Amino acid sequence: LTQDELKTLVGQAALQYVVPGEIVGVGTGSTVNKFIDALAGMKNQIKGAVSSSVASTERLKALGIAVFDANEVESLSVYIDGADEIDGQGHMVKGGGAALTREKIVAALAARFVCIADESKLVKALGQFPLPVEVIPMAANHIARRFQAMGGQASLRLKDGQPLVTDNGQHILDVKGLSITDPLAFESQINQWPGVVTVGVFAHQKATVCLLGTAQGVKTLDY
Ligand code: DER
Repeated sequence: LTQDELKTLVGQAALQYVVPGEIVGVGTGSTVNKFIDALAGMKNQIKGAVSSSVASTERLKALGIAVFDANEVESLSVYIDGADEIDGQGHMVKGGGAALTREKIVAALAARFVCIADESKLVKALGQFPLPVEVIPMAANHIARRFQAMGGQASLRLKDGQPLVTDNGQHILDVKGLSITDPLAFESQINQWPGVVTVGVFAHQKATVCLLGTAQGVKTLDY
């Protein structure tokens, strides 16, 4: 099975967690896109979605699925999203798609976080994938120096040669060379730094279950 086929497999498997008649929380990325495409098949059985990015909103709307603002819902039964890395406890590194801030917001609304990922995302320890950090632009260099002081190498994410601007109008640093041995403590520590909007460690908002696409089929990992 190709990676794309594994993503389709887990995107379809996530439908079983969608509660009929409700609004579902939807993440961002190529794996989530497979879920959105599968969700279209049951669009008459759900009320709609709360989206974590402009990109996902556009895909949902194009498929005829109503999109609600996060402020229109009190809570969600489930949030479906991908990850760049997930460890054995359901802690994740996210932000490869530059949507980490709104992803963490929508995840916070949901009772359950269902992570959908191909097996390449499962790691023993977080930090191999360059850690995305959404920052207020004026603080970027200061924050980059603080990561350097802890052994990391931060670089501003570019798009077409210019700093990428997120849906929230901020910039993203990608930080290499970190070994995140205590994700909960690390997330709390970095969140305190002035200028950090969101750090791409999802430990406080970790997954409750991961549908992992493998050559042997979908493995369900409960946390
Ligand atoms: O940006 C994100 O957090 C995405 O969910 C990312 O982590 C997974 O994207 P992918 O499914 O395209 O690998």
